[in-house]
Amino acid sequence: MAIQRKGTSPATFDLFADEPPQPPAVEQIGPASFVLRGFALPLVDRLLPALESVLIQAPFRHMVTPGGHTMSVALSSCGEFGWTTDRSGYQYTRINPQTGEAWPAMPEVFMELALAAAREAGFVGFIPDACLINRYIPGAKMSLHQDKDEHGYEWPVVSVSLGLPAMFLFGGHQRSDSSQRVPLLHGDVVVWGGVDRLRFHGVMPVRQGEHSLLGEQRINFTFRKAR
Ligand code: MD3
Ligand code: FE
Repeated sequence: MAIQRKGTSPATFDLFADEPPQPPAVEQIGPASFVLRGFALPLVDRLLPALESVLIQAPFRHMVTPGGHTMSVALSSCGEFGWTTDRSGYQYTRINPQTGEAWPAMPEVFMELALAAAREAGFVGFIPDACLINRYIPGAKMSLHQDKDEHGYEWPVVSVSLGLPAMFLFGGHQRSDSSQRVPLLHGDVVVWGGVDRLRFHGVMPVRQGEHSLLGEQRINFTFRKAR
């Protein structure tokens, strides 16, 4: 007589035999924060050309913090508002001070992705008016900080990671609180809202490497409602 595994019919066993167990579609990392693994992958073919056209109009630049430090991360923006920093402080502006022009419009595929991800995490009706674009080359990092230059915190931040992997640090409400480490890979999308919106967070130095589509860099989009 053939041996049958307890609770596993031969048919079911065959169906799943060569598939590794799939991780859950949505991982919760805080009371109101969700990782959507690979959520952006189906859109990458449209995201990259759109990104290129934004960057032609608003090239990356290294900004100087109010404390006088030049950021290792290079920044651009698109949408109604862009984020800038200089010796006088951080702010959202309609005009890119680098070019004297309005920020490039948010590409349709960016908006599509932001809305779909927010909806997936339960934030129906999120319409971002700003998208910050960060570029990390190996060694670049972002120190622990809070995002509090937006006018309200009722809407989430949606972040999209492309290219080289990074270790994201998700802290608490006090700078001294311990951080959980969340690896973010090409195509991952994270939605951070509600009580998690003002938590300290940062990115550890990006490790040397070569991504097949993006080369030696990590790109991160963060969609926000600035006003
Ligand atoms: C958690 N960027 O641009 S995105 C930033 O990967 C920033 O480039 C990082 O932090 C990056 O400000 C992290 C994830 C993120 C963005 C905003 C948050 C996480 C957040 C706001 C509150 C809590
Ligand atoms: Fe941030």
